[in-house]
Amino acid sequence: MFGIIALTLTAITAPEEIAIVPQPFIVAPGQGTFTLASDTIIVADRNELEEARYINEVFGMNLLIDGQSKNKKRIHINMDMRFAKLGEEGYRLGISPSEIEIEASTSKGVFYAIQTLRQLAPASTLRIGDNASIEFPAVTVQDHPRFGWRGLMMDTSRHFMPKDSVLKMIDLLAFHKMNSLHLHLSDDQGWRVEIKKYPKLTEVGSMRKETVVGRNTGQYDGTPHGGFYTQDDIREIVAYATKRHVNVVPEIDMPGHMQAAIAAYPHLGDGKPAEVFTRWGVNPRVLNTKPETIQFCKDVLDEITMLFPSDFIHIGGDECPKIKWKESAFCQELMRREGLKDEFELQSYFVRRIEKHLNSKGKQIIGWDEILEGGVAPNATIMSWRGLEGGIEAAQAGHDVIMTPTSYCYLDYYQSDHPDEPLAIGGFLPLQTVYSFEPIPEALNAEESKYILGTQVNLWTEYIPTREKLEYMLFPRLCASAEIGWSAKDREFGDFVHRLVPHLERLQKMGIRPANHLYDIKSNTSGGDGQVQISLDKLADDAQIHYTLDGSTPSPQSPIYDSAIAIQQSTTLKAQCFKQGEAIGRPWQQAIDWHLATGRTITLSEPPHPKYGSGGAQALINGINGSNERYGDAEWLGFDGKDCKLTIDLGQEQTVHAVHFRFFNGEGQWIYLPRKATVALSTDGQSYRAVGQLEDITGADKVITPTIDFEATPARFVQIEVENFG
Ligand code: TNX
Repeated sequence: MFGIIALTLTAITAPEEIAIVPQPFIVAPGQGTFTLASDTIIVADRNELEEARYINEVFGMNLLIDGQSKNKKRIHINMDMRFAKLGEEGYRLGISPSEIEIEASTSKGVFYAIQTLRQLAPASTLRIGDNASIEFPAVTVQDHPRFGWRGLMMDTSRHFMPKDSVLKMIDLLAFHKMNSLHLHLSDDQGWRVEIKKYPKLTEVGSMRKETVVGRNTGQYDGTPHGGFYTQDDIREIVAYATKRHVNVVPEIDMPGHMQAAIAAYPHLGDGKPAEVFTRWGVNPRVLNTKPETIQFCKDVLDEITMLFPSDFIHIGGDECPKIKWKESAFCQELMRREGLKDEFELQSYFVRRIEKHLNSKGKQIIGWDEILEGGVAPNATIMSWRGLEGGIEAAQAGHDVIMTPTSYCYLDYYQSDHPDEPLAIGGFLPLQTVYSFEPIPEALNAEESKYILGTQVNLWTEYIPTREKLEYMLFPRLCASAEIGWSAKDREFGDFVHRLVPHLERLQKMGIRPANHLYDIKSNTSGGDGQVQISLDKLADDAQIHYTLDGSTPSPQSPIYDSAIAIQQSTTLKAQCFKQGEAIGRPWQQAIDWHLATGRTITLSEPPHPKYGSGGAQALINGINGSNERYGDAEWLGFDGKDCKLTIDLGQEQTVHAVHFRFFNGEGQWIYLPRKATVALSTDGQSYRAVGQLEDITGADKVITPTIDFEATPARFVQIEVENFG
């Protein structure tokens, strides 16, 4: 006899964690799941049709859209003024096993509910096609944004961004509930929008013959770079964005950053021929202030106004050197005639004329915070980029403000200090810092705070020539900014990182190549009692650090890091994050070069400069060398003008015969070698005997490593005096 047993094994998988970015105001998980499949219908009436179709589009489905339910599983769109209390962009999304219900008072709210729905689908089934199904967890989400302006600025001038990439960017903004795309359409290095009245702007101004290599090295790549949007392209971009509730704000930067236009029409500048700029930086070739030049700007803006329905038109106003105006007889005469006290007031005169013109067409101007100098135009909105101060001043004077300070919002800055990081403009803006931004400065009271419309991150593209690099620089920092703009103020970085892990997977499924520094290992060193303690950390909590001390590559079999590692000899500590047995993130290592002073105590007569002293005095003797390239790391100490006396207590008497030094030699960065260093020894810490000195410390390398050798001497205390360059 045979017993035949058929077994059906049903995998009971835990429902995926709910991880929505930006975090909604209220998320209340329910019981069970809703299965979206080809027989689900979308219940929507005529004015909900656009968003209903969008559901089909984003999930790659072809669900029946009907005005009423036929007892089927349904997604019910319920747009009604009854829900006005949810706010203009707010929504309620309820998912139960039998239906998905969306409530909102506007199509924006419905649209954002759909974005949340997309992020509730497992990353693996983001777009499923007709014949598959998606499981959604039962949940109720009630949500609305904190700020009305949640933006990204894209610099399309320094490197042109093709239309398709702009469209994709709009989708990504919408996915993160961001609602403003500021297109920087003109700058010294390229004019990017067709203007019918001035065809040379694009014929000449959209193409530069080559581009400088690296940071204005003086070498050029010999490759022409160009591109522009036709007026049809713009109409297509605007229509695409409007459907996704993204407002496209055009910027024509004036009166500075105009060399591409001057290359096309030299009479707009000083009349001398110019070429489209091939280098980066602030450029003295600016527009003149003649009536015909102001007319040119008005004509350009008239076409811009026709193309972009945005209530706001950005007129730039940043970084306008005044040298040309100082030299120009016309400008000086105009200033005299108009009673303008300096060239800053002349810039205000210019901007006011432009504002008046745009106001007459029903548009508001936005300008970078420089337009506050010399008197702000009466109705202008300010983009505060050089810090918070411009924003504070403007809000206190009753002007609307968009907060976009470099220190939190400049995504062209480095996001990691890892030596392999791709070239960026400079600065340091890791994910944590972007996330820590609070757009309402403390200096503003409740009334003034109302003028802060929201926040925006800026992507200047001097060093961003490709789509791949663009994605790397934008993501995931853009996700952090989305949360600053949308979510409640009491958000928490650890929780954000937790949600970011599945969110990054989602982005990858959408074909984006985000940066991922969540598994980069960061170390912290302390010393004393004859040992050095190294603690390790990382941002994400879903991986473990494994490490080795014998030079071998860490594997899942290597010890797990759980508390600070004590080191008592020369060694190389290697570490790596592992997730489910797989290495993840970049490998990390640190050599420790043990010597008599390592792990002992040291005192300094003079504190290091705060900018060059983050590792403290211990950094000098912890056995870890400062970087050969970057003097800004925790291992280098810098002293501003003053001499310093260092005293090391070796803990017990030792035989000492040499002191090895490392000095950073970076004259270009105002970092100078010391004039002199002397060594003295003592057994009691009271009376010292000089044993050697260094003079004429010179060298061509960035790091100079001299030694003072002397006869082997028993000593417990070592005193080193370093004479500053001054
Ligand atoms: C300053 S931000 C600029 C841009 C540069 C950027 C680089 C602003 C209004 N002007 O022209 O591209 O720095 O970070």
